[in-house]
Amino acid sequence: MEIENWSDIAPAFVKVPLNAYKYRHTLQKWWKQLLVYSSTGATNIVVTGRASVGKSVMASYLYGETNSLSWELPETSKDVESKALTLGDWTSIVRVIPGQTGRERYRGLNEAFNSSKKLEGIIYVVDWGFTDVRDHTVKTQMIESAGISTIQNLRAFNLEAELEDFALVCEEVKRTFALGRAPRWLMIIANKADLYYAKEELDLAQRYYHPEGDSKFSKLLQSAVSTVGAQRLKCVSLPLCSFERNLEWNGNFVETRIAGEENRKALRMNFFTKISNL
Ligand SMILES: Nc1nc2c(ncn2[C@@H]2O[C@H](COP(=O)(O)OP(=O)(O)OP(=O)(O)O)[C@@H](O)[C@H]2O)c(=O)[nH]1
Ligand SMILES: [Mg+2]
Repeated sequence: MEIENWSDIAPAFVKVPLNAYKYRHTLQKWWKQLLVYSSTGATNIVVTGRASVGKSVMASYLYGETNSLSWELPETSKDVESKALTLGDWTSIVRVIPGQTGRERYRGLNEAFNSSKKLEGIIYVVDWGFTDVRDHTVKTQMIESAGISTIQNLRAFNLEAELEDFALVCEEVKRTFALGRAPRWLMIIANKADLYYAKEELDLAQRYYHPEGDSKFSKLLQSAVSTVGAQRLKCVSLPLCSFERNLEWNGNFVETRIAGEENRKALRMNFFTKISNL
């Protein structure tokens, strides 16, 4: 497979800027495909990933809702959000599963993997360890009692938890394959790219999440692909920035550094290009 560098996607790193006209067509093509699928009731895409990796914000961002003046950052999702993408028939197609471990998550995932409708694809959202904790009490407990006091500790903790979570999703993929209902594709979205938007870091993240890499994450992906078959389960991973925000942890900061809207748009365009080719 041809490996395109993540750090080459955005104009900050390439000489020829990607043009919006091409973007428009890709978007239209993809959108049309979705409408066709949805009218036949065949499409069923699920967005999943750990709590606070940015699933709800990403869903809103991809549909341009985040530009609206009335848009506000969502709270922790408690229910499956199919309303998160509210344009045309899209609503009935994509479901965002809340990341917290709990009944609602289990129900959402279970339904996605086991409902009579075939699961078309899975979007698994990750954030390269830059997950904040919204609950103040839990955050304090992590810092003070569990000793997760630095951003480095936080990232190590998050990446480990992400592996555990992703392993469960991969197991589900294998199980549905045994039942003859495996999804057709699996897309890994490395969200919050604004927090690691430097060539070396993007390259590291790319290697970590790449379907052909040798990280623990890649190995999980490869195990799912080898069970289902490379022809049957297409895998792709890509970076995205849904929202720009500094990360604060115990008085330490990681600053957002994507250097402008143009770079964010290039990543978004890359998403549409990739999903339309799946
Ligand atoms: N820096 C940065 N922060 C982001 C980005 N996307 C989301 N965030 C932050 O992550 C927080 C959580 O985003 P949500 O979309 O609510 O997370 P979620 O995955 O839906 O979480 P649950 O609903 O709990 O499963 C947001 O409040 C933002 O502060 C991003 O691209 N960059
Ligand atoms: Mg949410």
